[in-house]
Amino acid sequence: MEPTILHIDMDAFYAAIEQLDNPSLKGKPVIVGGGMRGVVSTASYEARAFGVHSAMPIFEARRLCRQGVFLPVRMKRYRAVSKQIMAFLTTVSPVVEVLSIDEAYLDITGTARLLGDPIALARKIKGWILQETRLTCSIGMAPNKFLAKIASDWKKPDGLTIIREDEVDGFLKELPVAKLPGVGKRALKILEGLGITRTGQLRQLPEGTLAKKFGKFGRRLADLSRGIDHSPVISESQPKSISSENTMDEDTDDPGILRRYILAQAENVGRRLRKHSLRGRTITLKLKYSDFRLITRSRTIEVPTNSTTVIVETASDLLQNERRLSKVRLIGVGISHFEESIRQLTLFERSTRQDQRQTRLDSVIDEVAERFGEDVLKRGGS
Ligand code: TTP
Ligand code: MG
Repeated sequence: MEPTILHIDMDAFYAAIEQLDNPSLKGKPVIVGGGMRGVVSTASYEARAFGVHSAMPIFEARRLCRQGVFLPVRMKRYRAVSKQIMAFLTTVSPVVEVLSIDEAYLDITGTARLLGDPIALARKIKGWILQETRLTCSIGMAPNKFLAKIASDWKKPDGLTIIREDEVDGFLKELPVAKLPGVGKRALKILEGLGITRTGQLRQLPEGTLAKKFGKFGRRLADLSRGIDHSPVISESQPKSISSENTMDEDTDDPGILRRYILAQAENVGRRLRKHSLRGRTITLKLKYSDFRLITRSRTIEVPTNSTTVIVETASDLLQNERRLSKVRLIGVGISHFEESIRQLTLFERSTRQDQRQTRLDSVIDEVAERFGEDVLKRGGS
């Protein structure tokens, strides 16, 4: 199976948030920074046109861009947005590696059957992030982390760059060696001394020469020049919650439709719980109304569960108890308060026959979903 890695990087992150919070700044050169070090943290793309960039002294930015709007850093606000984005990404795939405040890797290898074609999925992620945060990002998609990261930077802002397996060699041939991870000023100087500026040339070098000049890093350089990078996407130790949510095609207050969403979402959440050998105790229903009012309702149950049926029943109950005054725009089901299954097995062995039957049904459905895609088998909902 061809590995598929996404690298997601927000565009002009701090500056874009400032423009979002103060719409009169849209389209203007915005420069965020200052503080103790007196340097630019980031600049909007409008300011970049004047030559302003990150890490540049503020006084220099002022000289280059007199009409610029200079703003202080509001870390707390940027962190909150970052958290929202990263939390969203973990609902797409559990294998998310958060790299910095505005970038993450997502391993979507082998998810095509469940999540659809990878390119369409990348587009959807861009759409969802835009819809949820009103911010744009750029995504790179490639067979490994290093290429995905270079790809996300290729076309910015609001880009989507895909490097397919059979395009790797062509892509690397002309790539400046300065773009390779780990190649800083020092390495660049050595490579220049060898007459090497492009990755294609680097590939021609005998590995012995690379080892002599760079030691252990020589091996890595040889790999990179061939597009090889086996480093895995390392997700957070364990998710704190698992959830699934959908924005409706059309706002609705039809209980039948809402229940069908809950059923599909509980199915998705249950399967991920079982895959990670987790059981949760707190089930949460999330609703966003057509007036954008967002509410969550939770219930904590006695016995930790990974059963789709229990999640469906609890979430449906929460839905029924909720007095809905307007139509629903978004609905979601989540579970948190985890305990690992292994311990649970001994603690709760006295499961009833009904439970055992349910567990068997869950595992059959998981297997079918895993092999044939989610839509093949839907349990009889009512
Ligand atoms: P980047 O992703 O490097 O930059 P960016 O998001 O502003 O712009 P783009 O990705 O479109 O090129 O960094 C993310 C944030 O990190 C950035 O908005 C501000 C902060 N940052 C600094 O504070 N100092 C720096 O030197 C850099 C590079 C970033
Ligand atoms: Mg960025």
